[in-house]
Amino acid sequence: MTPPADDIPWWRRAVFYQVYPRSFADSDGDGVGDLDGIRAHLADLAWLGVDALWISPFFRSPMADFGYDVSDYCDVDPLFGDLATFDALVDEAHRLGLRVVIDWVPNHTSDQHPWFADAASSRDSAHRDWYVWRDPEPDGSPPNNWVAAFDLTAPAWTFHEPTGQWYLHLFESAQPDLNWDEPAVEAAMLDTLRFWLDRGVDGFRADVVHGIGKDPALPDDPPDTAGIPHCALNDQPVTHERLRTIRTLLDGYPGERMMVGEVFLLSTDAVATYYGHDDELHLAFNFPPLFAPWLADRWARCIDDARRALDPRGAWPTWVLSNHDNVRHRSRYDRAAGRAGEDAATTARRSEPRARAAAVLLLTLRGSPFVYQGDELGLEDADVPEERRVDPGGRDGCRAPIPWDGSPDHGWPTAPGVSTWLPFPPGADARNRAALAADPGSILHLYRRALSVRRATPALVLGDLEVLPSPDGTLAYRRRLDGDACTVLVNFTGEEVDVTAPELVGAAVLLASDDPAPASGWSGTLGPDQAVVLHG
Ligand code: TEU
Repeated sequence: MTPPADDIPWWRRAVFYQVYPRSFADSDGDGVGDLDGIRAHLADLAWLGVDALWISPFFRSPMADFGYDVSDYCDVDPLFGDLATFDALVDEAHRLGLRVVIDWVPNHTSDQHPWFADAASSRDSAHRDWYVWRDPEPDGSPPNNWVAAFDLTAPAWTFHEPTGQWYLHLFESAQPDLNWDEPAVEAAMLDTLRFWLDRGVDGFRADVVHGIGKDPALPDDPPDTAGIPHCALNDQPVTHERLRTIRTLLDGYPGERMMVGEVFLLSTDAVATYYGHDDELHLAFNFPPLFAPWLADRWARCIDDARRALDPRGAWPTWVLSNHDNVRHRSRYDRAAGRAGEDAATTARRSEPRARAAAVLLLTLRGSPFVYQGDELGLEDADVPEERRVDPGGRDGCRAPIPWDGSPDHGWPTAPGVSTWLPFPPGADARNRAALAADPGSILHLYRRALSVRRATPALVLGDLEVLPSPDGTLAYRRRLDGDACTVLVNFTGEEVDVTAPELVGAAVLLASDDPAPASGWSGTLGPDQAVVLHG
């Protein structure tokens, strides 16, 4: 018998919702979202039925990477509020039964962090070894061939004229990498975890956490990896030791504190090792499914890869379709669907069914799903004109502000002459939270129904997963827990498909991606881009 659900840690049962604070909701009219804006909408998230929030960085930052360049880990940037605002947000979330997970950026700081300012002040400063400095090669070139993220033509090194050495940065030059081989760095960073644990957070999403261990010899990346940023290649044994220390710290706190790591490695097998043997990360993001196109056989492979890599370790999978770094899945699947000669409006009409079916897939696979803010509204990426682009990584489109209503400012009242930091996504006059909340047939209500079916069906939360044979272009899997089972069918094609499984015909339909009130007995036919959850 499976242990009762209450004995399973909350993060294995939870559906997480990612809040990107700049773009979620604004309380003070400066066109940038903030913590009070989040607090004002917590009840909406509780209504939706998610269990936990992951809030992207709100710490003091010069915003060269919109908060992923931290200049003080233990304070809130005034743009977002202050520590008291944060405490109020956590209290209110907890009161509503929502857990709060915050971002932790351990691989690098801002170049404006006092640690780096001191490190750069002289070669023998107290913090010099907190970062990774190397002499130039004899010809003056950088110490190795590592490539930074974002601009794949740029080295992961910047030459610091005043002290005559290069410093390492896997991202922007404004984000120098910390040197975790220096024990004082590890101690200081563990203190930043304690700071927020003491304030009551339920856990952390650890940014590029596989970066905290580097080969001290800093060898060149192999020539066959040319064009891949070093952050996608860095995979060192010492990181696992450091994660075990972090795990011990987290597990030493009462109340099941957790860490989900962003392990930006391109294979599920590599990601799996960062769970250790239940003594490293509690959860890790697995990106191959995020990069997979909307094709049944590709998804079957992702599911199989996750099972093969994670099950033997007892590691619990995660599923993510969208986040603040990638084109939203609705826009991606749309593009993949573009048929020769089809006009854009027709493609857009066809893409909502696909986003709906994807929601059912995301929320019924075995593992903890992560919903990115706006997924539940079926948002597409904003089309950001050249003059409004601000991100060094070209990721503005998926970071468009959430349209809360159909008014001209979409619930982001700004002073005259001030606009939201990015334009709204397409169709916000009709596709906004208020309009979709008023329409029981909307994708927002589909998410809410799916979350409620999930909560009421332990097999969907904790059950095992068996892939069943199904016609080409479709995926079928059964989730089973103790005596209970349900079957999920997803049609990845734009055509109707008959599923020749007599035992399923007539089964109770718990959820249909396209219909708020599906007929009680299943017909045996999947509509184009339709997903259903059947009992049995
Ligand atoms: O992202 C790390 C990362 O490796 C990728 O998401 C990827 O390199 C990038 O998006 C390529 O377009 C994390 C954060 O999620 C991201 O927002 C930060 O910019 C980055 O770390 C640096 O902190």
